[in-house]
Amino acid sequence: MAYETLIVDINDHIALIRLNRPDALNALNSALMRELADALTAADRNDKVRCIVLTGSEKAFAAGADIKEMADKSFVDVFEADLFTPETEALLRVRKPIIAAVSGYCLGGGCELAMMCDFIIASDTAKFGQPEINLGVVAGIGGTQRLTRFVGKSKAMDMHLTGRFMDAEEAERSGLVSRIVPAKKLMDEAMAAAAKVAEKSTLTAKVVKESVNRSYETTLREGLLFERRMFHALFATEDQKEGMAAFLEKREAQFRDR
Ligand code: CO8
Repeated sequence: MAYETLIVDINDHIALIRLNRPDALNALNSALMRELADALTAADRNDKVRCIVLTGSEKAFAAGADIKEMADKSFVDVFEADLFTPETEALLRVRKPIIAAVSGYCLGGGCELAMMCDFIIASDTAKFGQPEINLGVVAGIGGTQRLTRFVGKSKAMDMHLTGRFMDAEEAERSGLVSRIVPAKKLMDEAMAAAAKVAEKSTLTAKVVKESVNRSYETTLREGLLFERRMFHALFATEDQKEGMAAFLEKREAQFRDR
């Protein structure tokens, strides 16, 4: 399907989704969010896809929600529209792994979008921020909750209250991103990481994703029980038999998602 605000390529089991509003630094407007929800849902349902990479341009992953689109709205407008809620819920329902490849500005809703992915690979030019306070608002799609879980209260408060940007080094040091690579190598590294994920059993990858995400949503005791039961359950799969047999036979595993 052709999109107005996205470029989607599917190759070698990887769906690469690129935000594409260059004139607005990929600001998230309603059309982009709708298309993104559609593209992610389609990739999740596509049997050929085993991993998804979400990226922007070299200058901006996304500079936030579209301020031009929001500026004149009233409380009733945003409340009744429940702005971006169906779209972010669609993103969070995606069961296949999503890697965010971030270069340049990753601000406001852009930073929140990156944090909804499963992990973030950043270029050395990446700048993260939650500058909503400068506009007289607060983050609205998870920034106060997720950033705090990633980097802790003190740094999250600092980012949200001052609106300052965090460079890639600081983002890696504080646990927001998993790795930093030179800007020119960002897409090679992100696609290589996606290819690694795509080699695994997608069935097992979905269980890993659910288990790690559970750690954000429940008590340690419940999370440990969930993980243990998932571990037990995977012994009912062919991929567990194949993975362990391949190790013992010193060969590459051939997973079939069964
Ligand atoms: N929205 C709309 N347009 C934008 C945005 C944005 N967030 N960011 C940049 N643009 C546009 C600019 O208006 C400009 O367009 P034009 O050429 O037509 O004037 C173009 O992109 C290029 O931007 P700049 O000229 O400003 O580029 P600079 O390199 O000088 O500056 C910055 C780059 C620092 C990124 C600057 O553009 C900036 O500060 N942007 C705004 C960042 C921001 O405040 N983001 C937070 C937005 S609010 C938000 O994300 C809330 C999310 C929660 C929604 C929840 C709903 C429930």
